Amino acid sequence: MSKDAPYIPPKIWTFDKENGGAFAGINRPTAGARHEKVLPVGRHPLQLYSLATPNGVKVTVMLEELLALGHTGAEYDAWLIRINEGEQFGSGFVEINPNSKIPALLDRSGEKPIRVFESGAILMHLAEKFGAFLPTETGLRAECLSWLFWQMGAAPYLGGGFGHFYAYAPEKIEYAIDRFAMEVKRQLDVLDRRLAESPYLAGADYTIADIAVWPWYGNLVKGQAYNAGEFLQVQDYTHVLRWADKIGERPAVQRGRMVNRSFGDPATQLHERHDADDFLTKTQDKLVPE
Ligand SMILES: N[C@@H](CCC(=O)N[C@@H](CS)C(=O)NCC(=O)O)C(=O)O
Repeated sequence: MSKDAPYIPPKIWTFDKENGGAFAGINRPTAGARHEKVLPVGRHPLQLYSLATPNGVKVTVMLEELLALGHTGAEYDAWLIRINEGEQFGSGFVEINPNSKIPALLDRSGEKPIRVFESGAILMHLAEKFGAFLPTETGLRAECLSWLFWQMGAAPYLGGGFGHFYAYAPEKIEYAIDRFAMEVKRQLDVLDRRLAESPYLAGADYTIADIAVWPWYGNLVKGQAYNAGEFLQVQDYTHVLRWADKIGERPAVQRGRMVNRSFGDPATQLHERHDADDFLTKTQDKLVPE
């Protein structure tokens, strides 16, 4: 069919080709393992299999925050899963996350290992396990969980909707970009109004709601997502910017965002994390001479 002819969906959709967009090479219409691969296991109670995308960063920030509070039980081994190379479809990874997406956690601190997938579930699991970053008072807890689940529902419009059509799709489709730019600006306005009345999303204190929302909307408002700062006029969301800057200054956040990072400045890339000292000695600039 010519590129300009309107697309008329066939009666039955079939998968017969890659669609040409970024990441098309790993997309398939079926789930399950595609190859045999046993996952590595380190010495710490928590084993994390991830990559420093916004969804991955939520968990490494949470773990670094817990360690900063003195919870030694939050020591973890972080293993790199290269999703562009299809490592999320290895049999070991699929056993931990049948949905084949990072992040995935194996909690080996008890008698029986517990698998946890979906970043929101992982944040809640860790918050409840260590009694941190999730308020216990009923109203505050409800507010925190409301923003946590808001992120889980909202971010696919930002990433899978706006980011995909603005930055990754093989052609720029005005209808799609318009639709998702509108929604993303609406979401930024939702956050801006909330953060105009409250220092953090759940109230006075920093919680797992902020930890979940910051890697997506903090990056976006700082112009660090999809090269879309000017397009979306992110400087207008002043309360989100104030919040993003404050969270970005936290040492645990600065460490967490480096873990399982395999892109960007080599000094910010810690491919695997097995020890607190790794931040000082094992970043890519130190391992690979430039
Ligand atoms: N709702 C999931 C989303 C996880 C997700 O989309 N992970 C992406 C990277 S950010 C992934 O692993 N993609 C690989 C794939 O789709 O094959 C969560 O919050 O954990």
